[in-house]
Amino acid sequence: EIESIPQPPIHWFVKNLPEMNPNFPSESFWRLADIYGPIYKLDVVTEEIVVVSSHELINEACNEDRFEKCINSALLEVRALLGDGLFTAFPEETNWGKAHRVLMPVFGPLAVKKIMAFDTIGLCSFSYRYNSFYLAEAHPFAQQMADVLSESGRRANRTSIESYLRVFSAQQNKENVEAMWRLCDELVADRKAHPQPDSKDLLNTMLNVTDPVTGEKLSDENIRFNMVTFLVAGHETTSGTLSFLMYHLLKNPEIYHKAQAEVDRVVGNDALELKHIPQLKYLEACLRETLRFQGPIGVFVVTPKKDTVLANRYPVKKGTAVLFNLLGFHHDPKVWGDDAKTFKPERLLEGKFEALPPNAFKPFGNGMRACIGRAFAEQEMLLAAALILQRFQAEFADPSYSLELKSTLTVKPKNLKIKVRRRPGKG
Ligand code: MNH
Repeated sequence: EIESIPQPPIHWFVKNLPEMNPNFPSESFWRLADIYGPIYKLDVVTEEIVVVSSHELINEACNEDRFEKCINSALLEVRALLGDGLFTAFPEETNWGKAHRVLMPVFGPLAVKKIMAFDTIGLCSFSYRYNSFYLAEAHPFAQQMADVLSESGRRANRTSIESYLRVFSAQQNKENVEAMWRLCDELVADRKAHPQPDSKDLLNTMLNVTDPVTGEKLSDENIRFNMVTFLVAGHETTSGTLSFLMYHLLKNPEIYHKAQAEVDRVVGNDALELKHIPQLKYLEACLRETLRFQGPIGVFVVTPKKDTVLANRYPVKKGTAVLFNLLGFHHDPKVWGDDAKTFKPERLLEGKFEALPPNAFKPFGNGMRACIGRAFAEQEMLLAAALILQRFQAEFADPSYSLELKSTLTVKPKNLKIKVRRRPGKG
């Protein structure tokens, strides 16, 4: 029995575009799911989007025989910065396979020494230090990145005429993009001029490793696009997750104390080492629950490889963007129960986590286009969180703070400020 997919009322010329908040696109998708239910469609002029929010629908659309990653209009905008790097490469693009095969082996848990996400990804990837600890202002790359990603989100949610008329933001955007490319090109040129034969970092891997399938190395341009990709993906996501984690711990003092007691039991007053990581089971569950409750990625998009029917009744054409509403889906009461809106790390402890239904936990995406940085990110976040809990006592700078969100490409807490005090004798 074929049914049509619910859709908000359509307006002349702008269709469903007025439903979109250009400064926070994923918020619009989440809000509309509360009104129109687990599947609805939008015509945002540049494309048709089918938004799915239940475990049942998303589980079906995770089937990689039927669906593949979609470079929709929002990702096309980001492609102006990230080119054919891993994140924005088209499914059929050969440079995706090449970079994937060359980089997969080195993306196991790398040695992570610095706690701040931005320095960590720069250092581990390209042996480059932004020195954000020692500079009063953040490295300009961070601001350029935030500006470009916010502008991409706005452009994808305006009519093309409107974007075309905004000459200033287009020019500003171009300058930001070029500054970021320049930094990465300089890092490549510098490494070529001063090889570090013993380093196994990502840059050396990309410069030196030959793809076994094509017998080719990555091009300089593709290396640049992947470098910008790692800096973007590696900074925005882990720092946002850690901010959410601190928010939840401060809102739930019992959970904070339980996590801190675990760190004290496992690490004590010693220096934190990699061997402690597998013992921090409760903290690991806190990070998982943070990613479930509200991760830094609000949505991701697939498309059917040929015309198909979802849930035996909703027709979806090849090429249509099928957008996973991760927030709605990670709160589906059929999987998470009636307390899905409560922060409860216990539900994701070892054992329970493995026993979840298939495709119930998707903060890192799906299948072959899932996050290549997952193991790296999980290790980095666990180390950073453990260090913070061991060494500091934190509190809200404003005790009446309540969670507000802001969005660039990723979602994070807005105006969250934390005061810390050193815990004597620790670390
Ligand atoms: Mn990451 C893809 C989430 C950390 C590099 N990442 C994805 C996707 C999600 C995601 C979701 C799939 C997007 C899509 O289907 O369009 N990533 C995260 C989260 C964290 C994270 C929640 C941390 C928390 N990611 C990182 C880190 C790096 C990284 C750290 C790099 C060092 N991620 C990537 C890359 C891709 C990706 C590269 C694209 C992979 C591909 O398509 O081949």
